[in-house]
Amino acid sequence: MKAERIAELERIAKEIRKLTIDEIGYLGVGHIGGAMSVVEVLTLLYHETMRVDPGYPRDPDRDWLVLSKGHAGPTLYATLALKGFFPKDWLHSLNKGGTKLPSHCDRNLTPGIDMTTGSLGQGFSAAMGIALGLSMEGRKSTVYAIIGDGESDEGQVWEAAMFAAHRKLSNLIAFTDFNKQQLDGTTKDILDLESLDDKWRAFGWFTQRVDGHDMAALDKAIQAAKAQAGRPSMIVMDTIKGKGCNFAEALLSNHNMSFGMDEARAAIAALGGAALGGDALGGDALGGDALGGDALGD
Ligand SMILES: Cc1ncc(C[n+]2csc(CCOP(=O)(O)OP(=O)(O)O)c2C)c(N)n1
Ligand SMILES: [Mg+2]
Repeated sequence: MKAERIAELERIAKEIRKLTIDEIGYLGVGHIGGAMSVVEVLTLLYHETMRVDPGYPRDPDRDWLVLSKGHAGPTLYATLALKGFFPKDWLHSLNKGGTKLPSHCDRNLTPGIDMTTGSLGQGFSAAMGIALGLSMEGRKSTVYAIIGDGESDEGQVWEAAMFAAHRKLSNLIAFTDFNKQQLDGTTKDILDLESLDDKWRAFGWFTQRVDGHDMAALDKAIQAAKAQAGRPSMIVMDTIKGKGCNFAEALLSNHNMSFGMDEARAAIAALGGAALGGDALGGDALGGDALGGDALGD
């Protein structure tokens, strides 16, 4: 990938980070830590890699994303809004009554959300089923899935891992957001996952390990995964929980934080100006009936 394109994607990632901080700050509480650690991968997927059409979210030939760590929904909403799936002012309706943007992803509410998630482990299994179904239909679509490291404590993740390798699901490219923290502590203390990449290799997956905040390295890993035949891919991303949000980064208590617009504005300013987030979005724009009929396209 050319240096100019990397710089452009980094600029988009910064906007997504700002929008997400603003979105959660406007509500007053949310999963800021795990939202910040997946900014780069979502930027790359939606603004470079995936075949998606914001005007036709349910295109049967699209690529799919299952955000199995569904509590990071706010980052995905900011990414989708920036891509044009829905207006940016919907972001200020996050998790309010009548919203189309609940705290965790819901495919029946939000244009561009491919799978309902939030119960850890389940989204990942659903991704295997979707990948199998698409390959049985003979479609060229790729299914991308993102799981958390704490989520990887769920036995269901490893059942799905065996199944995908057994069925040779090469149309499945998964990521682990290895931010080394889960709800109430470090993964090392709660249930040590290392060597995580060796585990995925042992389960028969084409496995790579990269810096999850390095756009060029991530892109290279996705290209290598796409070139694989006969097995699913896992990209273990070393990340930092809370990355880029000055009051949350690397804090052990950053899983689900209360903060308001004063802190949000300061964090956004630290990233370099108010840009798209902040007060520019205006008041409570609820994504309910007021926004018109069925925007899901099916
Ligand atoms: C089955 C299930 N159990 C518990 C929870 C509550 N919960 C939400 S997020 C979370 C921690 C997840 O940790 P991790 O996967 O590391 O997420 P991240 O660090 O990316 O935020 C927990 C226990 C849940 N959503 N689903
Ligand atoms: Mg984690």
